[in-house]
Amino acid sequence: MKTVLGLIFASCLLLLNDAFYCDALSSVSPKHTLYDIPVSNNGARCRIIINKKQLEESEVSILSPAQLGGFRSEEYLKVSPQGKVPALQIHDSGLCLAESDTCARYLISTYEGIGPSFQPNNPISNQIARFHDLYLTTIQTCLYRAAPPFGSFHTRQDALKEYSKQLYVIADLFPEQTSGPYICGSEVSLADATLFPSVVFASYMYPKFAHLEGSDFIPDKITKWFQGLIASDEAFRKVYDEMMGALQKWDENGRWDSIWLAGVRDKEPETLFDKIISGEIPATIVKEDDKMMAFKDINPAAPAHVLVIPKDRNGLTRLSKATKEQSEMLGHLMLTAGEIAADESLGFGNGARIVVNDGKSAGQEVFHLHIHVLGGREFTWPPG
Ligand SMILES: N[C@@H](CCC(=O)N[C@@H](CS)C(=O)NCC(=O)O)C(=O)O
Repeated sequence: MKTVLGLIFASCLLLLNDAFYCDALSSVSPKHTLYDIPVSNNGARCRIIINKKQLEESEVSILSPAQLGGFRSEEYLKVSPQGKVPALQIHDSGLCLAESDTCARYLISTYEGIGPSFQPNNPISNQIARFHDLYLTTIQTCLYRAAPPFGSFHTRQDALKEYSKQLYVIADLFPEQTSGPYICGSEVSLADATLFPSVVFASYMYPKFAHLEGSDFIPDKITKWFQGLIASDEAFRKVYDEMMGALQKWDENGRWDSIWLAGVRDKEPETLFDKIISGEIPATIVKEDDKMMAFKDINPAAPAHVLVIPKDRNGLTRLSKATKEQSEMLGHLMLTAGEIAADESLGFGNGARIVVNDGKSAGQEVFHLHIHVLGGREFTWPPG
């Protein structure tokens, strides 16, 4: 499935690229070539700088990596060793730059005298750009990739939560009482160019996951600034339209249909365990955290019998329904089961039978994954 998604993703990019960049193909030999694609929020910061400085194609021409054989082609890897966009080729010197921040700063300094400087006298601009690259870029795949890991996160919920938290940290850095429309006031900065494209992604994608965490994903301060720029600045608006066009094409091509929490959700009926989790039905809880609950089985099959369950079932009606998205949760449940099996105060300590029944014929009665931890007596093998 992942490979199929990957192929769909790659072919969507190629289609979009070809449609978007055909003009660039006919260009006269430019001083610089920016390798980028319309959906790239990293490259978009360079495109904003190019738009604001009104650089002609003879200065910076924009091409897709597809023109060099694709992201993984030998030729493109010579330009961009990580096989990512954006990358900037400086034809005079033969130098190739990668990383959006490096390319953006090169454009800013090379075209210092043309259009806005992007460097207002306010260090907050650089700090926001740096925070963005360190704490948002590194987990941004949670907004579009099919499966984890998303940076250092193994579930989409956790990565999205962190993404939102970091947006609030950045919003707190916004200088107070500026006249706008830019972060530092009337002068556009690198922070505007860096953050804006990520907010295009976040504001378009988050509603697809919105049943998870409510509607405060993006802080009001950032939404207000973002919408203000779309309404008032043509250069930003152009990049917004490019990115939205690409994102909408992804939608049309069904990119999200098989992505867990975007197109695929848990629609199975609730079970008794949901009532135990909500406290509606009492249970003897022996261990609990924000992700799992362990409680004594009300129909014990051994002197010590505890069930360990995920709090958010998330499609885990039974073990055979598990996806890669759930590997962290499964590990957490197994570790907890092991801790319980060693807990003498619960009647364990001398061996335990740790069982998952998968499906009716295996004895599963409640369709919310649960691990049985049984102890306090001898067990036979094979099990009945
Ligand atoms: N840290 C890099 C990130 C670049 C990046 O992740 N680019 C994405 C597009 S937004 C990409 O090229 N993805 C293709 C891939 O990873 O294969 C930067 O700021 O330029």
